[in-house]
Amino acid sequence: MMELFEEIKEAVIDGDEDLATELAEKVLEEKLNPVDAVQEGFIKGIEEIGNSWKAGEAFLPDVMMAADAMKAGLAILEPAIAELGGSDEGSGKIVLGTVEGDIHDIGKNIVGALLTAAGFKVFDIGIDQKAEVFLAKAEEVGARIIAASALLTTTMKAQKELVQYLEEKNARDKFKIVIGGGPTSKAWAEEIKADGWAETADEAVELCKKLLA
Ligand code: B12
Repeated sequence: MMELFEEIKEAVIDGDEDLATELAEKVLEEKLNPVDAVQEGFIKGIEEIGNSWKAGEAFLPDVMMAADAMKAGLAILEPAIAELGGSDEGSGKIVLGTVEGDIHDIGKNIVGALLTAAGFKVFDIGIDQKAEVFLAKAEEVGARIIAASALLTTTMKAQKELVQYLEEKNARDKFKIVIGGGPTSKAWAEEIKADGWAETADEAVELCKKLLA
């Protein structure tokens, strides 16, 4: 099992989309836990290429290829992850997106998959989304939580603007706002008056459950 996860990690690092797809299919065939494959394989791979990029040992095209390989594999695993948890429709609706100016969506997608697996109904509005789109979707579907991802220090401020936008529109009390993504922190969430922050997708699930309990 660990060997397969190690192969997945290497396939992501090598940006090998075909192999990542094949290995994800193998995870399902062998009835391994798809969440473990994501955490022990895919995420480890993208983190490692990210570190090499930071150290100047890999370049943007390498990261783009790794991200594509990761997304191809995740696409195979996501339906299986969604089926894991029961179908507790009562858990609540969540609008999830990446904030304006930011196109990173791998972490957001993993958060979405695990929330779905936990029984939440997730409405993913995608990347580079303005505060008004988050609010419009949340009102349209009757969401209880708005979840915003930001991966850049320059786009974190859009999470603050999201909270402020809801205040301006007198909608702040209608929704819980949770935030996450690489450069964010619990302290940042407190500073911008969000309702919660989580470091990982697992913790995001616990956080949302707690907020709606
Ligand atoms: C893959 C990647 C890319 C891919 C994105 C592909 C995609 N579809 O997402 C590409 C190559 C396109 C890319 C582009 C850029 N990137 Co980039 N990217 C990364 C990289 C290597 C990995 C990110 C990732 O997917 N991690 C894996 C996932 C699983 O982790 P995660 O996103 O952190 O998510 C987890 C948690 O944070 C949390 N979480 C995430 N979202 C949410 C939301 C909520 C509500 C909650 C509760 C929790 C939560 O749960 C997730 C699962 O556990 C990081 C380096 C790194 N180590 O993070 C750089 C990084 C984020 N990128 C960086 C940069 C600079 C850029 C570019 C500006 C580069 C450029 N010059 O063009 C552009 C940005 C373009 C834009 N406008 O957004 C910097 C950001 C620096 C900073 N602090 O501002 C980083 C940190 C790299 C670096 N060390 O310099 N990038």
